[in-house]
Amino acid sequence: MNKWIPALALALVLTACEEKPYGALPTPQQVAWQDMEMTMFCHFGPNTFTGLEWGEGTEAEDLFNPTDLDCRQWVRTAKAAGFKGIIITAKHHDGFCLWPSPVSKHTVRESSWRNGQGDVLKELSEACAEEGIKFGVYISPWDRNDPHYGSPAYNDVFVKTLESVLGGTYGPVFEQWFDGANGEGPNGKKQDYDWPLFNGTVLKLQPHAIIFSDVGPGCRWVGNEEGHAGRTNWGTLNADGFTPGQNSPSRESLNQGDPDGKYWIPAETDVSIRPGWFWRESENSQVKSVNQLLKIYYESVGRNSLLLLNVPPDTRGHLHEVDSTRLMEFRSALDQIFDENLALGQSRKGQEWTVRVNPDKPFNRVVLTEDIAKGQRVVSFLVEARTADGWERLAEESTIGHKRIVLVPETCTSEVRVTVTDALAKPLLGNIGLYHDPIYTEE
Ligand code: FUL
Repeated sequence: MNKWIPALALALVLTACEEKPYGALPTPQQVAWQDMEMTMFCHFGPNTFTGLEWGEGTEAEDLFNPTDLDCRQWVRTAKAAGFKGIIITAKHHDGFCLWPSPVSKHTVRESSWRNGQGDVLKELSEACAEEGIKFGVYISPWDRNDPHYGSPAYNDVFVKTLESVLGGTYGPVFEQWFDGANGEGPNGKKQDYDWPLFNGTVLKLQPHAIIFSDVGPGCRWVGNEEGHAGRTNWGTLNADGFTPGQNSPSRESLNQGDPDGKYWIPAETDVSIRPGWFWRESENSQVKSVNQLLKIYYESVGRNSLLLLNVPPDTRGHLHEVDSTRLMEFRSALDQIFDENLALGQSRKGQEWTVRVNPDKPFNRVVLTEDIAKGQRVVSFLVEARTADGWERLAEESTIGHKRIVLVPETCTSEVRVTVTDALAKPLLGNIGLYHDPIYTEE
């Protein structure tokens, strides 16, 4: 026998096993980003001290005066709660820079806080590195302080602003957050942003960073600030012809993505644990409940999105004890729900997966995943439970993606069947999970 034949046969078998990718694909960084599932947002700056949501840009630098800044407390809290990264508002719309930006006169350097020697980005990025949490930045293009705003010169100032944060002083940045708000600057003019220049600058300095904006390119806004991705939610989007801000796709498109969309731009769900984005004493009693946080989790992480939960530091520069306690309660609820996977093993036949389960153990959550590195494929699926009279329908839903958590009625059965009823290409599901949530109540 020709000595090459066995090798050839093996190669053929391996090729047959290797599923070809389908459609728009994520980069390895986008897959790793989505695996993070939960990241924390920290809105912090002059607004923390004035109570405004959008500062005027005319605030005195001395207003920014945290009495006991402790970024380690933020990072330790975030880590204990299960967040994998923190994004800080390095510059919000008021233009105040939490680091001594060389192209601004409205920064920590001009304040009397720590005699003008303070640098929030330095302290936070170091704390993140020590604790193994990723560091990200929100740098608002809209600037109500910069005198160049509203002229082409501002785009170059903004590039220098980006360079001073992303150029290496603060280490690797996992996500650059560009909000879509674009109002007038100090001279009453609006800015025509040079997005290709901004995005190019970010990727030149931080090639692995995920760029958030209404339309990516790394990830997209989910289309609302209430904390819910679409029940149908594609990681792909047809972004051609759109820009962040007023010329962005409809909120519905952002919420649901586009089936077979041209680019991989998954949804990020940004929502605040409080009514506002910035801390206010008066909102200490309005921190979201565990039930509300679980709903947000199910409707973001459980709908193929990453959750970016805002927990704004207070005037001391601490995460307030109401918020940090709530985060610990949220963590323990998630652990209680997801620590025990009740699925006992699965088998596949064509478009059908069958999962065995102990009939004495009730479950009410079905967790599905797709191998998104090969493209998002499942359009719709059906979940059923075996009964004495045959299969009983538990849920019929659309799209899976990175993770889909299906809320089903409390069920006891020996077998669960998941049938993919429509797909763009051969569905590639991971292990199916069955869990019991004794905590969350639908409101
Ligand atoms: C928006 C901003 O206008 C809000 O102030 C907040 O920062 C939110 C996360 O993004 O675009």
